[in-house]
Amino acid sequence: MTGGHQPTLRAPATGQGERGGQLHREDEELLARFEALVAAGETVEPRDWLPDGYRRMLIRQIAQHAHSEIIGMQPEGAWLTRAPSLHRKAALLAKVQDEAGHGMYLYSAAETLGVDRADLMDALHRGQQRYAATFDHPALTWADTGAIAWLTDGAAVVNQAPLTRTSYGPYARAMRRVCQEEAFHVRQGYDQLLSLSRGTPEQHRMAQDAVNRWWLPAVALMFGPPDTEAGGAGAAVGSAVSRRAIAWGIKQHTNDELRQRFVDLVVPQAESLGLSLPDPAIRWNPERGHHDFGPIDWPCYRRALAEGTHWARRRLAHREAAHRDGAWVREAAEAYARRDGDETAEVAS
Ligand code: BYC
Repeated sequence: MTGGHQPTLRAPATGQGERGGQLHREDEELLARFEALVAAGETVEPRDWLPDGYRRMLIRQIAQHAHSEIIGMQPEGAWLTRAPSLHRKAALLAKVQDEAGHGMYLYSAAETLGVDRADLMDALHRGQQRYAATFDHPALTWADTGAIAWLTDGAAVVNQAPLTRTSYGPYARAMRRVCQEEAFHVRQGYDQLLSLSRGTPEQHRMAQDAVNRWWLPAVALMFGPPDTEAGGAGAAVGSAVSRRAIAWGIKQHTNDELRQRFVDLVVPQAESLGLSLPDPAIRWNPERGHHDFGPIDWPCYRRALAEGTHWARRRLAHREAAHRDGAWVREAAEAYARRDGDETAEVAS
């Protein structure tokens, strides 16, 4: 438990949470104590009693997050063999490996909620759980790796920095490590785009083209659906999901608040890069104290999510193939762990 220590608020992990939507008296007391714990800014730990809805919301968000990290390796990973120098190749290789590591931290955090990572992986492969559709776009040139790191990782840092204070301890701790690495990726992407922007006219054009293509996937899809509209392909309403997540201390800000923070942050960075953002409506609004930006075509994104796209199918097919190819590694690791367990038991007996 972290934060101001208030052991009296803590409930034992004995209850089963909501039963069929009906709260029993004992559950009501547990729920009240849980909500007081969250309201007091305490961190909830796996040993604590958790309402089923909270557990489900966390599993859904952490799984979606973990899946985004590992699927997100694909667009940049496609350039590993074509990096223009050893220095750039080493940096990109380290970044792509970092994203795999983020996935692993997050699957571990999800497992503390009582799910198995193999089941989460199955759910991803069967299309039952999502990943950020940002990565359903191709990386067409080398400059795309810079634009992804600057814009997509930049958006991720803005979205995830508040998650370092999320109410669920294992998720918050994973986020601290992830955010430090993501912040470094943003610098890396910025540096890469700066070299291209200051290079030959052709290199400058390449950087601008990549920024033009990655701007909307970052600003629209890294922050989720808008606060005021129905979200996703299903009946879920973005604002309702956000409100619940905020009430439970999972999130601190709505999707649109974070989106605005990202736009405000990135506009001056684009200027210092000598690149423009592909939205003519972007301008400083002194009354709001924020940059205005153009409307996002949400129905178009929702249709793409509902119907699937060529790149979504490719991403998932590639992931499934990698999973199949890695079966022997998992089997060997499990056999090794079993042998290790047998030897420990032998020593103990
Ligand atoms: N794409 O629940 P709602 C990275 C779905 S990766 C596809 O209102 P919420 C990186 C949503 O699942 C880091 N689907 O959305 C890696 C739901 O569908 P279901 C990614 C989306 O929770 C490699 C429905 O729409 N960061 O940094 O308010 C290289 C309704 O949505 C999307 C995180 O994951 C989408 N974009 O907002 C480089 C951060 N958005 O489940 C970089 C943690 C929504 O009902 N995650 N849907 O079928 C979050 O903060 C939130 O999950 C989101 C979504 C902001 C992403």
